[in-house]
Amino acid sequence: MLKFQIFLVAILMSCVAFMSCERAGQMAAPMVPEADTAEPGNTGQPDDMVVPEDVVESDDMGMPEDMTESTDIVDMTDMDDTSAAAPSVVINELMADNDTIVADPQGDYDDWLELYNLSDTAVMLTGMYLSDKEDELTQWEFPENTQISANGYLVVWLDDDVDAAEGLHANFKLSKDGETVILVGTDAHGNRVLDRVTFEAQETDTAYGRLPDGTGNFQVVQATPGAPNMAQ
Ligand SMILES: [Ca+2]
Ligand SMILES: [Ca+2]
Ligand SMILES: [Ca+2]
Repeated sequence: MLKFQIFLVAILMSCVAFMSCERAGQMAAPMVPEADTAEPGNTGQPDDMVVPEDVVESDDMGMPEDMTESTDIVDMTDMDDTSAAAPSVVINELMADNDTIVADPQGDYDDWLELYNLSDTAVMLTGMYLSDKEDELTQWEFPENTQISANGYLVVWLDDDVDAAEGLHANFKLSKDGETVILVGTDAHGNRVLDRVTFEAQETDTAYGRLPDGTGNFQVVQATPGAPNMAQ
């Protein structure tokens, strides 16, 4: 009997131990799954929330970017349409004392300046102005149908020979002692200054231009009227 009681006690203890283990297992098991489900669930939900948010943000970012690009294009188009694409046209080179370098269509060695069109679109210069007087920006107006080709160069003779039949001839000259020459926008655009170049005293037959074309600082360069500027 004693052995049997001990046997029963042992079985009971085993059962208790087993149940404890099972409970522990159940306790542990749910904990793990709960934790597993909770973590992925919790992370998953925020992730899901974050992903759409990111997507939305990307879309939101994309929309304004597209709109910005469109706006830029519209602006450029507007400027082209109104001939105010002038900001893309700059004074690129000049010679204030031309003695032997290049003659105008009339055979005279006169002062000249070169414009350069930075854009890939031809620009109509009609209605824009050149001046060497800060208080008279509308000194000389580009005649009708004056156009500078895309990424092109255009030479204006500064010889006060406005009646000349061939070539563009402004009604002022450049001083070899140095001065300022200004490219001015149309009346419709308030005659705003589009480019202004101030130069010091110039050597005879010496060209002063941007390097590189259109964007660089002015310096003494090889004379290249109507062609890309070149370092001396
Ligand atoms: Ca001169
Ligand atoms: Ca001339
Ligand atoms: Ca040039």
